[in-house]
Amino acid sequence: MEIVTQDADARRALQQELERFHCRVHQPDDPPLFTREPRPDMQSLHWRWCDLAPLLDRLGREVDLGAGGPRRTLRLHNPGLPYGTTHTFWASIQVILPGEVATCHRHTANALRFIMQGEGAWTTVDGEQYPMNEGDLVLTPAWGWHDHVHRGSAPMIWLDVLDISLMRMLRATFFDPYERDVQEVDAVPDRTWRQFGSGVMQPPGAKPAANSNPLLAYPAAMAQAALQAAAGLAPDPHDDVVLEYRNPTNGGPAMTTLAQQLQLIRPAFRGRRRRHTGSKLYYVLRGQGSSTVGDQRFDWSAGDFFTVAPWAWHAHEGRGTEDALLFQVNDLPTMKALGYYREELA
Ligand code: 1HN
Repeated sequence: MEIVTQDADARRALQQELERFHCRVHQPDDPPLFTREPRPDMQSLHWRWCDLAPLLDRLGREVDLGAGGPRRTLRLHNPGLPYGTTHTFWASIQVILPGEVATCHRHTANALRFIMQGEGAWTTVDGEQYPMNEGDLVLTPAWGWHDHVHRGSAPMIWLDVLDISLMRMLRATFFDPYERDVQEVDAVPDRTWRQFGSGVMQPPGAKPAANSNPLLAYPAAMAQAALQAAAGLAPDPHDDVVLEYRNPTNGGPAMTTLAQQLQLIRPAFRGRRRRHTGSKLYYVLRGQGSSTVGDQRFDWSAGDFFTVAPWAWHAHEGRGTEDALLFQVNDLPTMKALGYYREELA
């Protein structure tokens, strides 16, 4: 609603004067600065695996790794935004073919990879090499050198999520290509997993830098076993069974800006509604279910993705006969760190 002011003409006249001093006053036709609630330009969207699978096939056949910071990715694009999947992060599906190398670089954006399909690829992060197997989460924190090599015999795909929009909004973009295609690999693979992977047992002398997460890999078997154990607890009224990937040294989120969760939704589950600030993306590993997000209903099954826009009411329910397994990425650590987190629970 436009507020009609008596001084509208005066404001317009003043503005012309002010321009050469690089100043301005609020104009009657400026959009309101403060809305009573968030009015996100990001849309909540659903990407179906039946649409994505042929596109990924085509990408593998028709698109090269390319030059520069070479990656072959299908970006999950939000048409409400100039770029990105949500207003803070980009989610892309990376396709890598047998024998290919995604060459080494580093950037200020924090990145995570969640392996969707395939085996035989390895990622190296600051010299440490990790295997990439289905359901594994591997982190590439800000400014870490990283490259990926595929030694398997069939195409592989994984989800990449980077806090690119946040980094760009904060004008903190830095990028370096490495001097060679791939970096030196340390003699000890999985080093941070060997040191910190159990979560509760750690080398007594280990003193990771404050607020940084030394653990770079969260293998599928560990995460899914923890989730099965949590399934013995009382269900969460909104999420059924859910666990967050954490920094084992301080209990905080695994990444400074983005959080990751793994969630079971059992067939009979009917979740309560909830809304909060921040945005999130779900990836369905298996099973089926339905989520209402705002006034939309997403009937999802294995391979699908969907997003939830800030302050949208949303609720999940199970369907079918098997438990559904979902991976989630959200920007709630950013919201909480800045004091912008709010939620309402039905
Ligand atoms: C990137 O550097 C990777 O390192 C993956 O594998 C996806 C999407 C946008 C910008 C940079 C990678 C990316 C990316």
